[in-house]
Amino acid sequence: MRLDDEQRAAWSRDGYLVLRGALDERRVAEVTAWVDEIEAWAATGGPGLHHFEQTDAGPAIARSEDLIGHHPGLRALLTEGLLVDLAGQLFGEPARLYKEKINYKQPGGGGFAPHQDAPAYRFVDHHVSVMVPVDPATVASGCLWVARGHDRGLLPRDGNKGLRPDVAAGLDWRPVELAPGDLMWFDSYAPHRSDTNTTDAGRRALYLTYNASSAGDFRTTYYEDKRAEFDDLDGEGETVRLSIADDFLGRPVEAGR
Ligand SMILES: O=C(O)CCC(=O)C(=O)O
Repeated sequence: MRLDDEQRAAWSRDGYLVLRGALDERRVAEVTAWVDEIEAWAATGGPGLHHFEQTDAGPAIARSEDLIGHHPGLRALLTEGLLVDLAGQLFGEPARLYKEKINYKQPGGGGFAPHQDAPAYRFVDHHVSVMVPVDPATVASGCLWVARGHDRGLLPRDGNKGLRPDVAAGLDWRPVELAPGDLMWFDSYAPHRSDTNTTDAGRRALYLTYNASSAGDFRTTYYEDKRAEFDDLDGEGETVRLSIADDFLGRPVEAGR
């Protein structure tokens, strides 16, 4: 798949790009089955790094990551063919996988405060990510909202919690609703946010992040660094840490639930 001039112009202008129906039904079904499989790893102490949150219905899986070493199908999807090729077209040079995660956003699952990803993605300055929805991402289920045209550098921040509230309040936020099969590419400097899932079904999505190959290969280093930082967290606080950034708005799992 080659990006056309209009798609390239939209990417440069907006800092994100939606490709409707880029994955066929067979591929979507396969990815959905993989996500079910990985979700089961979280429940059974399987491989990968898994994070939980408290919802009104009880504890729920919020995120799984560091997965490709344990899943050949997922590894191939992320490192060969369409996705890595599209990332390369956006960089203008071959791309390399930096990290991969599934955000499950189960019913009642928390949203994310307005943020740019770049500060949390250490070791390389610039990345592109793709959201691959497994379930419909709608305003009600907690789709991404993006402020277009602000992907040229870091905006003022509120410590580690994302954008400074007055800065975020001044941006023009647009919801990006997606169906399974669509892809949403976004720059690591594109401001984005999302809300709680208010529906009674999950809003699962893969998020795959790439850097330009010429910048190096940091995937192993990224996860070593993240695991080390998470080992040092004390688990205190009103929100759960899913990321090196503290922008997830979900609640920590309550003891005894
Ligand atoms: O999945 C979402 O709702 C938002 C994800 C996000 O912004 C993140 O993981 O940094």
